[in-house]
Amino acid sequence: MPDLKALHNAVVTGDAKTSRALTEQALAEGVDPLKLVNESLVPAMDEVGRRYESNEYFVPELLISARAMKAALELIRPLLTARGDKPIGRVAIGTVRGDLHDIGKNLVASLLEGGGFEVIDLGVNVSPERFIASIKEKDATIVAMSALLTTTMPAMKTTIEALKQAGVRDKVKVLIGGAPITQKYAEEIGADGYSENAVGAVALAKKASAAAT
Ligand code: B12
Repeated sequence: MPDLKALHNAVVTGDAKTSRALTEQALAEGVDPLKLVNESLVPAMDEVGRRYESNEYFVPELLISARAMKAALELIRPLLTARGDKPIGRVAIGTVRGDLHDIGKNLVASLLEGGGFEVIDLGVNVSPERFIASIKEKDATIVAMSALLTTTMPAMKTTIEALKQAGVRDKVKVLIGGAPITQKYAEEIGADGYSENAVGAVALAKKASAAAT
């Protein structure tokens, strides 16, 4: 049995080499990649966040832990994105303006791809205009926004307002997520759905696509 606790510790301490090696080993032994994500890697980032909050960690530690997390995810992502034939919808996904966190957004993007969606990844710090362009120029049917900071949550509301102004709000379903987001907030700003994790995001996108057809 691979050592999930050691993988957790490697991410918490920012040891990218060990994180990669242990992930490689676990996958070779047949461990479900989602189990690694949900039971080891995501809780490790939560611990990193806790240490940051209690001033044990500062931004450099966040960065090296993020690097260790990414080293593991690089191996895991291709396994999550094994695709079917015809896409069941086109999702434009991005982290909202002012926000640079992309680990969760990337996980959601991978699982959406694995779930049969075509994904247009707009990256981080995405302006409302770029979300609008993805609908007008790339025919996105779903807009998925991620925010990790309480200070960037309002950018979701601003983006939805901008979609309305541009006359494209009715062409798409808007899904939102990220650590500070809640179902209540989604309802408040007029989003079509919220999920607290990447697996839920796929279920939400499938539901949204079914409702649109
Ligand atoms: C890693 C990290 C960083 C890294 C990011 C690296 C990267 N490439 O992403 C760096 C060092 C850059 C960083 C910077 C900062 N960070 Co930071 N960071 C974190 C940390 C520790 C982990 C985030 C993470 O990756 N989690 C793991 C992923 C898998 O989880 P997730 O993102 O939540 O995603 C899941 C769900 O939310 C959901 N989901 C996500 N997106 C979406 C979208 C949709 C549509 C759906 C349906 C679902 C969904 O699915 C995902 C998978 O299950 C968090 C603490 C935490 N526990 O969240 C702090 C945290 C978010 N950061 C924080 C802060 C304060 C900052 C800085 C302001 C620090 C500073 N003084 O500079 C800057 C801001 C930079 C900016 N402008 O964005 C605070 C935010 C506090 C607040 N209330 O707003 C946190 C909470 C730490 C803390 N406890 O205080 N950070």
